Amino acid sequence: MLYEFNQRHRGVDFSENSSAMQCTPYQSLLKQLFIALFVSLVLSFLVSGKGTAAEHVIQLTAEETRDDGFGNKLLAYKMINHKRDGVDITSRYSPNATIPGPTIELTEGDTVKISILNAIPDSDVPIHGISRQVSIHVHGVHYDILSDGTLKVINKLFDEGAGAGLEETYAVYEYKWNVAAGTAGTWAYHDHNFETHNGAEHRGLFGAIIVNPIGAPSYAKEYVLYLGDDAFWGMEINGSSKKQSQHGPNPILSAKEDTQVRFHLIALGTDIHKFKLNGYLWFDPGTHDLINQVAIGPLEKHVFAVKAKHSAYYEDHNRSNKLLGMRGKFNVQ
Ligand SMILES: [Cu+2]
Repeated sequence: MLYEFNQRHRGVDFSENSSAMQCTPYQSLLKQLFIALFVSLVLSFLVSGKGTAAEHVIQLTAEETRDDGFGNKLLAYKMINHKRDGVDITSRYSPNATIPGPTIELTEGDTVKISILNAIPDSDVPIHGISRQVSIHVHGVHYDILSDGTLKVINKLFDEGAGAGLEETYAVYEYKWNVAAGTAGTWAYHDHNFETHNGAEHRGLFGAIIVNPIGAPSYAKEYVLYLGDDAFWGMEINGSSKKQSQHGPNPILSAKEDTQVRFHLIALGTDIHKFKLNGYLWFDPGTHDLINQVAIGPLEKHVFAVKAKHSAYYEDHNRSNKLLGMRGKFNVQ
C-alpha cells in the first residue's frame, strides 16, 4: 500500500475510567461535560469539511489527437465536466484532449459516476468486426462487474464501453466507482476495449486517480509521471488552484524552493525502470528507509514527497531507457 494510515485510533475507549477511582458529584459532572464536548467535537469533524464524503459526476470523451509523426494518430481522454457535490470544478482541467488524460483527485468515502463518450472518427479502425468501443477501466477502487470497462469476451456480460462494440453498443457508457475506505493510493485508469480486448493505452488512452485518505496533507505541487517503455508521460498539478498543466512526454516540472511536493510514478508498458531524482532522498512508502532510486515494473506505482531544494533531472537509469532519452527537468526556483 502507498499510504500507511491507522483507522483504529478513531474508536474512543473510556473503559479505563471504570476502575476503583472515586469521583465527587461535581467531578463526575465535569467528566460528563468533558466527554460530551469531546464526542461533539469528533462528530462535527466527521460531518464537516474534509470529513464529508463527496459525490462526483464526471464526463469524459475519447478523441483523436495529433499525428505522432509516423502517420499514426494518437488517442486521448478529455474532461468535459466534473461536478463535486454539484459544484463545477471542470476549470482545473485542460480544455483539450491530453496525454496523459485528466488526473482525478478523490477522497476515501467518495462516490463517482463517470461516463465516456466516444468521439473517435469512424475512419480510425475501419475493419469490420473490430471493436471501436472506448472504455474506462480503473484500478484500486471498488465497483461491480458492469463498471469494469472491459469487453464481453473478458467479463462475460457486456461490452462495457461507448461506441460500436463487438456485440453491445452504447453511445455513452456510465461507470460507478465506490471509493471505499482502504482504497487510498494513486491508480491508473485506461481504455480496455478499443481495437483489442486490452485497449488502446499504448495510443494515449490512460490517466490516473489519486485517492487521498481523509485529512491527508496537501502539497504545493503534485507530479503524475507515467513510465512508458520509451518516455515519461506526465503532468503537473498546482496544489492550491488544482490546475493541471505541463502535459506530454518528459515534461519540465516546476516547484518553488522549500515547498513540499509529491511525485506519483505509475509504470505502463512492459519494461522495468530504475527511477532517480538526482540529488534527492525520500522515504520508501511504508518504511523508515531513505532511498535515492526505485525499481518499478509493469503496473506498479511509487508515491513519495520531497522538499524542493534544487533543480535536478528525473531520469530512468536503466541503460536502454536512458539511451531512449527518458529524462526530464525538475525546475526549482
Ligand atoms: Cu489496467
